[in-house]
Amino acid sequence: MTTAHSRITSAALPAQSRYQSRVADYWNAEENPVNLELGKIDDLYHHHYGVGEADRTVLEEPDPERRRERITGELHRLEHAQAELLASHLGGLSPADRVFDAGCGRGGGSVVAHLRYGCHADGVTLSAKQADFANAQARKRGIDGKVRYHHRNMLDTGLTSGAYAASWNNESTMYVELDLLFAEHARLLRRGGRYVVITGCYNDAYGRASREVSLINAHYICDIHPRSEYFRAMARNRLVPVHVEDLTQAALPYWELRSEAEHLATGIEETFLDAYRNGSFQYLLIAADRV
Ligand code: GPP
Ligand code: MG
Repeated sequence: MTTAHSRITSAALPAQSRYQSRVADYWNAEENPVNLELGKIDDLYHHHYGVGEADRTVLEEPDPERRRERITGELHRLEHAQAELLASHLGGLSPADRVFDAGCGRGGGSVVAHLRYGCHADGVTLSAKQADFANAQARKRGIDGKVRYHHRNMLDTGLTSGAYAASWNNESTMYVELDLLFAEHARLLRRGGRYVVITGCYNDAYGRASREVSLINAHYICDIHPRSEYFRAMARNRLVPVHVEDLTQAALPYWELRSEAEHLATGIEETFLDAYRNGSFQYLLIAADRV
């Protein structure tokens, strides 16, 4: 006989919501040249945008194939600079330290942190395909003893409490509720640990989400938060900001160059440029201490 109790305990609890399953479907199917062609250059596969001045002379290259290569290389350089910027805020880490990469994609950010500090890294992604790809990359580099990727939910990682000296989200917060996310970071970080986020957020000073912000949401199946929500949710979860940087101006050259890269553009480029220029959307870095 099935009792009410056994029905409850034997029911398969969904590890993720239906929304998260759709997000996983997106990333399991994603093969954008703007991610794969850039990553191939040095086997650092990023799923975020770039910062800093662009070398626009690449657009003047007369040979068409060489022009495409140089544009690809320049966009990758800007994305890599963004990853290094994030890593530079993780604090003085040692090779014994462990870091947590929430929404790790194909794994580039954890490799960047490991190469910089020699630290252990655990990356988490909802996409089994991304986790497998990233683990294969770590094996290829011979760093799979220290850098590991897991097919898990960043809100409920099952990783060890207090074991992490630093953690981050690089353009992955718009897929989750911030309170749930920051509670998990606060659980995983040791006291005095460092949390860093780079994100696109909508600008409260503009008002509510603009048409462009809504188009970006539809494009990636995400839900961009307002800037204010980051600080409220951090304050509620023992994360105290120590550095806040508006990277909006620094993000423009990447999007200007990407919009002229016919072989890589995905169609969202003009929307990002409009969103940044009309003041409705901001590219933000926040570093916070876990107290
Ligand atoms: C880029 O990933 C980031 C996201 C999908 C999250 C949305 C980010 C915002 C700042 C709103 P990607 O590198 O896979 O995207 P693309 O394929 O466009 O390069
Ligand atoms: Mg990309």
